[in-house]
Amino acid sequence: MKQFNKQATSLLLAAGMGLAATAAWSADNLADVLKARGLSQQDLLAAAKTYVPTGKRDEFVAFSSGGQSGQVIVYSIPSMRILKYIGVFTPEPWQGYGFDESSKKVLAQGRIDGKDITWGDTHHPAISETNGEYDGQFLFINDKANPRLAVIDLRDFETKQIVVNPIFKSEHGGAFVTTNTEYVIEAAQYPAPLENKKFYPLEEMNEKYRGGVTYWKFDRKEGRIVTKDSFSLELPPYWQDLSDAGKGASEGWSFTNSFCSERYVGGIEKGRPPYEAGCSAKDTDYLHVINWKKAAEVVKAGKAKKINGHDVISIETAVKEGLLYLIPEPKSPHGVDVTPDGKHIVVAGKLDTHVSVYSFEKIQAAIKAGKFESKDAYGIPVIGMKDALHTQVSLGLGPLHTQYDSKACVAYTSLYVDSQVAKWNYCEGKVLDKISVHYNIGHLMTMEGDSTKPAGKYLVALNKLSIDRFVPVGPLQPQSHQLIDISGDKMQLLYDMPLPLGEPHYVVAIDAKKLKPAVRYKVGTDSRTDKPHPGAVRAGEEKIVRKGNKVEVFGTLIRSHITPETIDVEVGDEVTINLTNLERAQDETHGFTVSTYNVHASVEPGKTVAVKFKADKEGVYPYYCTEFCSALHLEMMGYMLVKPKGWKPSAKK
Ligand code: RUQ
Repeated sequence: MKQFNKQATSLLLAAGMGLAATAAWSADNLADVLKARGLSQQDLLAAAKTYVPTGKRDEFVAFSSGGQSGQVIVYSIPSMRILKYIGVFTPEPWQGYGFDESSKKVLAQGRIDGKDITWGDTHHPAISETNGEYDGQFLFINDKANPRLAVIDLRDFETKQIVVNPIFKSEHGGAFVTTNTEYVIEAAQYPAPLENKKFYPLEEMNEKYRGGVTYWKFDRKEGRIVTKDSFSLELPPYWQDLSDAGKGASEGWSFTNSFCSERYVGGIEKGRPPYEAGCSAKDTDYLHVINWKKAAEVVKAGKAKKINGHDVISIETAVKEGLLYLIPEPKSPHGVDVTPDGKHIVVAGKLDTHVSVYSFEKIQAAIKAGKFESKDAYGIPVIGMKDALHTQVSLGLGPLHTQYDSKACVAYTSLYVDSQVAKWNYCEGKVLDKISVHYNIGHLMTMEGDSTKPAGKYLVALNKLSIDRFVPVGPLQPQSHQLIDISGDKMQLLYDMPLPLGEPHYVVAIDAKKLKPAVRYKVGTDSRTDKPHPGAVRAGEEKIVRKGNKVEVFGTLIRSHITPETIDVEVGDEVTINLTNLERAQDETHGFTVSTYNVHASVEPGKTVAVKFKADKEGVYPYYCTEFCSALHLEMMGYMLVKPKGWKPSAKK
């Protein structure tokens, strides 16, 4: 997209003004509209930069965490229009997610200790990468509360897999992918015993509690994580936080922040200072530097131990094999963000005004020379901060997370306390510009800003508070995403967007042209397994099969008809209704529900789904298509007749 230049705006404005001089007030007159709506020239410019006329499309697609909703929110940039919610850890009826049999199985993969968990605290989405560039094939997102990770296929924007972390009790440093998505990384947050269902008192934190990093092996061809080829590194009970994978110069390595390396045990009730005080007593915490490539070989060589059936490299082994190093970092950091060339690692410490730029070259040199300033309490070599630092830059209060520009050496860091974004040069260590945001920015995101080739152009500030920005909707307010133009020297605020579904911790945005979503499935596909659905039938082959008290319907949907039109069952029957959408036309989705039986399915063109339930009450239950699909949509229905056992039509008449 061409930069909309100032001259063009003035011309546009002048044209409007000119008209105003000759015409009476008119709703079609630009100057009149500006005046009536109280808009400035700046507003007009921002509108022109973000407005996408009908029929035209946005340039970037953003995938936002849906926070406590356990979903993902998809919107496009620069218009900031919401396109879709993707059900991930939470049932989502529009997509039938958690209502049809196949999607129920996906959600069931996320059961923990034999129990359904129907919500998730989604934090950090990551797009799959090829050679460090976003490839638009898959999206991964973590659940912090119930340590899980989900795989979303971007061919149909559906959740295909959920894996439960076998050793963590909470997880925050994920998802981050390695350069070719060999692994999806997630790090623990609050340390706990790694063995499942094992209790040790808090006082034994140093000995019995552990953190860690998990490397989930991703099979791109299958589009699934392979749990048996995945492994973890045991880490000390420093509270691990955000992570990032190395790239370019640092390919094969990963970096994980920590806070509360004090390993503090709180307890106001026991007369001890609270966690927030005890956890920030020291001036520094530790950046973990891990050689994951070598770690994978160590696991292959059989040097990992099994915990809960999962390969875990002990701290001892990691140190012996030269996999794990620590570097002090300013206390309570949040983001650790590798530069596009992989040469530097930027750490932002919330409680320090500086961002610290570490040099991977220096880190390598220290490791090679065996130059360590000490060992930590667990025997892990600690590289001196000054031996690893490239520079430190004072940006402002509460630096939190960093993203990169397409321009060399240019980075953007969110300043939580100052409610600002700082634009700065990490090579020369100087501040270039600042802009205020509304308010309390957490993360920020530039277009393809995690990749080896950031696309520049726009930045989105993910603000925790929106306070006075939108029409009030009660005490629980939406968070706000503010779109900022970063194409010029000075950042310019363009647009405020409310995020109405949970706390959007983090977002990633990809060039829309890289996404190649399908418009239909091959007829008879089970979209959650990507395989032919056993319940699929062609037109004319529809049937109802009864085996004992099991009734299985093989039906089809096509405008404006559900086949079969009647389903006869008896009370107590177990009913499975398979439905195939026979449409070839784009966007001709049908839905399906049976009155009061709490079933719903979304059946996109070509898809086959099954809903299953017990017909446990006698009566007459209409079923119908839930997606308005044609002029005769309301006629697209039928009846499920649940008859008393042994019921016979009377012979009368
Ligand atoms: S996060 S801002 Cu930084 Cu996972 Cu919430």
